[in-house]
Amino acid sequence: MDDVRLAGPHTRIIHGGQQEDPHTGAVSTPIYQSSTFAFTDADEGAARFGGAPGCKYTRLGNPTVAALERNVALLEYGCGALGAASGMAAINTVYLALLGQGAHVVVTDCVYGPSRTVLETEYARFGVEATFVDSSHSDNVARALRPNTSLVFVESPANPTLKLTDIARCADIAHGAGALLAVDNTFASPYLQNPLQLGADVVVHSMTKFINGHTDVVAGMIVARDEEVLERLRAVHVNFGGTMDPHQAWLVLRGIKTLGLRMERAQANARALAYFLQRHAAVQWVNYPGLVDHPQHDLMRQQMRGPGAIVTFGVRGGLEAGRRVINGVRLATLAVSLGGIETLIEHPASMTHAGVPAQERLKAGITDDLVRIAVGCEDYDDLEHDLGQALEAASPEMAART
Ligand code: LCS
Repeated sequence: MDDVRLAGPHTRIIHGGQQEDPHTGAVSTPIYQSSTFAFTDADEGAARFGGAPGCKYTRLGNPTVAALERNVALLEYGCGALGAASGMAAINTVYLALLGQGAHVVVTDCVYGPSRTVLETEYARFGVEATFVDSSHSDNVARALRPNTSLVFVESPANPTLKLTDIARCADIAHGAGALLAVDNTFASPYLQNPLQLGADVVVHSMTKFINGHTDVVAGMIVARDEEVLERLRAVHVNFGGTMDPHQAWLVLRGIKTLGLRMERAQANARALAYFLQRHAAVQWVNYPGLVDHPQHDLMRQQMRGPGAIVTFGVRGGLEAGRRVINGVRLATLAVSLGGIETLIEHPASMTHAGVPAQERLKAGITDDLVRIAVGCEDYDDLEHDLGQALEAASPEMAART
């Protein structure tokens, strides 16, 4: 194929930025497990440190990591990407590079807990101000801007409320104020959403989730739309040191090959499970952007290629009944994280978002009864059976009916 960028989504995932190893023809990118790389002479070493192509030192760049960076950059329509040790390392590089002393950032209020906490605890020490808004209403973002706002950071769909932010509109709002827009695209993955094409400047991923997909790696990625921003990010990233390890990169290269297949299957399971939960007498409410009565269903269709594989719900009987459901599942695993091949279930208020003060959690829509299910690729009937038996055992209302 002449230009893989023009190919279909699965072809792009499998072949994007990939080539056989130039030395051996190995089809699977080798793991270049070396911290440093020899120069033929002093001039070559000096030239590489002066910007000539070629490897120098793994924190500054590594061929295995570069193969994954090329792949994700292509999938996100970016000019380049930077592998990170974790999703949080990627997010911190973005914060560090794009927020100066005394700068202001506008952030989705229901972001992943630590993406918020780190601003309130660490960056606040250096005079960075953060305003957390319900970015599902773009006007809230516009109203929060200040003369010193240099970054708007949104997560869409957000963790765990699944609130969507209108990315194109927020890009206009941020750019109008001279700020950049960064989007955490972890929940959608590049298979379902491409924020840079909607006008964002930077995308971050926790590749721990859907991109790797096998619950065996913690990793992150930053993608930039233009070279100038990429180089600002790179300069901070390599000195800050949260870079990616070659073995980690190889595992993610292996996992990402099936991203499209896994996403399709997990999403089909999630859609069916959302309908099942909606009809279930023990369930008080269900939140899934794929439901036609979801308030942001139209926005989902506008900016995403599908609603994804995370469903949240509340059980009649509130927190205690929800806890009984989580304890009662036998196939789904009670664990944080998401986007793996296996279904995981958790309670955000006491687990992933426990670090966010209770009042702020509630304001952001993370209610105490919210149960999050990250739907995997098992057979649907088995998932439905598992959740059904846990709900029946957990809900006093259901018990009274039977
Ligand atoms: N962004 C989002 C949207 C996330 O959900 C997470 C982790 C991160 C960033 C951080 O990525 P990491 O450093 O862990 O690779 N979310 C988690 C969750 O919901 N449960 O456990 C981790």
